[in-house]
Amino acid sequence: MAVSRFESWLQQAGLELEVRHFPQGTRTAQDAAAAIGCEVGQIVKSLVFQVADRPIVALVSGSNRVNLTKLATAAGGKVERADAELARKATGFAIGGVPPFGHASQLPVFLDQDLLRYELIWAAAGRPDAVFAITPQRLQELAQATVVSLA
Ligand code: 5CA
Repeated sequence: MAVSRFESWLQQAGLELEVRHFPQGTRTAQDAAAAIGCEVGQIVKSLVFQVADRPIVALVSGSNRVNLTKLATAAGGKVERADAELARKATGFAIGGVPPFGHASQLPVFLDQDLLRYELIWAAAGRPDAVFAITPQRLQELAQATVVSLA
């Protein structure tokens, strides 16, 4: 099984987060929840947006849709969805596998407060068939994320 750049980075950083691979795929929040056997709300969607010309990342509960007005308030400007190309350029990973931290460039990160309801949440690990479990508190710390209401 090929190890993603993110998984290698995790190992080198000594973060002791275990990546799990699911051959059936974890490309979307629904796919990931079905594969893992958890609630969709426990899946972290790592979504890239653009504020003016700057990319930002929103870590959103799988059961929520981002309220763009709330995200704009938090990010300090009008937000637009990044296209697949910008998402890859900014994070270093293709959509479906974008991890919540460990990006190619240092990006402002906003964390959906609804993710704090869960003891354990699951995020993409650099590939559309790999995820890892983490507590919301540790995710906030590692992503240096600002917690906001996004739903
Ligand atoms: N591996 C899963 C669960 S961790 C995952 O990465 N989910 S995700 O939500 O973070 O990534 C998929 C999201 O990318 C979809 O919710 C969808 O909104 C978005 N997306 C899909 N295609 C495009 C595209 N062409 N341009 C921009 N965003 C897209």
